[in-house]
Amino acid sequence: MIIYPAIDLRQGRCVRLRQGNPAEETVFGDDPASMARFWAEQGAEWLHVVNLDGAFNASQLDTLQDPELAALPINLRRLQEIRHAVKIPIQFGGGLRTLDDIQLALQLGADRVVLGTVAIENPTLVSTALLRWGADRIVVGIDARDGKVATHGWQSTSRVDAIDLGHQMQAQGVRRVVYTDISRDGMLSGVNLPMTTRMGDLTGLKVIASGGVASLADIEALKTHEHYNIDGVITGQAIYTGTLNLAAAIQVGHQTLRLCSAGLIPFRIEAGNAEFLLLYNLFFEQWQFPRGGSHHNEGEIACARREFSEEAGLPVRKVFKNCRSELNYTTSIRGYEIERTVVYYLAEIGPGEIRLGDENHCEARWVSAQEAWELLAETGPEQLPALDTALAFLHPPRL
Ligand code: AMZ
Repeated sequence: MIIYPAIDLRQGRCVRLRQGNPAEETVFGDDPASMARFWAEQGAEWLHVVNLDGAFNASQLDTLQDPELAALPINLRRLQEIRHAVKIPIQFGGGLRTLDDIQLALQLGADRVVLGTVAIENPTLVSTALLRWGADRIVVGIDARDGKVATHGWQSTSRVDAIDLGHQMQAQGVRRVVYTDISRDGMLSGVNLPMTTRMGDLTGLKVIASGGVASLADIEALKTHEHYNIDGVITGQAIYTGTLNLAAAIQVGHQTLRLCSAGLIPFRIEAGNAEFLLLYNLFFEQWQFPRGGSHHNEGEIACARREFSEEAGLPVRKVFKNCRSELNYTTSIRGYEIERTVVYYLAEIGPGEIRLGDENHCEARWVSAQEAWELLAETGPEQLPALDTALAFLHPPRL
């Protein structure tokens, strides 16, 4: 997961806005190139540079057919200066509305451009740009306000649903989007994890998250969802005000994706025989015993119980604390390697209707030990040792 320090340019200066509002500006420096050098020295692997004047009022670029003939607007000169100051790649957006604008930004040193407004107003231009420069150099900026796409420097809000635009862009060949939650941008209010992960999960697009990053906890939360196609995160306000240390964030971004979860092996006795509850998980495409990641400082059993009631909605009669299995395995999903630790406790479940509480679960089944073994062997064999431990506990071998 790549951490992108943001350099937002307004009249040549490095600024931050609150919720993109031009009237709420804080200036962080007059020399964006030295700012770029500073972030590169902290270990930045990419920069995210925004031409805010361009986003607000793209007309200034219209006359720029030939950069040799026309004086470049100040923010484009700043792009050139940043290019000369650092070696790391630059992602650049704001006010790019024509193929000539894109060509110019790439010529001036951008490695990748972000297209926002034009993706709504002229989607065929996005297709042409993809053909000409490839999906690694053209990304689409989806800036959302209450789930709807905003344009023109976020001064207007369209009726287009952000996820729908993601689907449309994916179908056109876009591979990566910058997804910004406008209400959080510049606010240090935390990232919108549910919407960001939905975008990556539902559309299959690589998502660069933006808006609201406040602290390392936000980076860690995104990191634990990397397998939802979270490709990167943009941070501005937090690194400028010091609530986030860039080098520490980059280190988290580099870590191996490690997920720890806890769950129950739910059983009930029917006509003298144990039956087990399995849920089908659409995301992992496997049958599973109900489980999930723990909340901050939550113990294993508390986590397992909470996840079970959230996912299955049934009463838990008894958790067998001395029947615990720990599974450690590596798995790969969507090309993301994940190191997993899953802890299961055997639990007896009381009667009641199953109420599936997670959108990834499409089916629940009470099955015999034999059927449980077969379903797991076929779809999630790493869970078999936990089933074996539970069976040995329930039916200890008789001597
Ligand atoms: O802060 C703002 N008001 C703002 C901003 N940061 N408005 C637009 N932008 C950014 C988008 C995207 O990266 O997040 O400018 C780019 C889109 O610009 P355009 O001109 O293509 O819509």
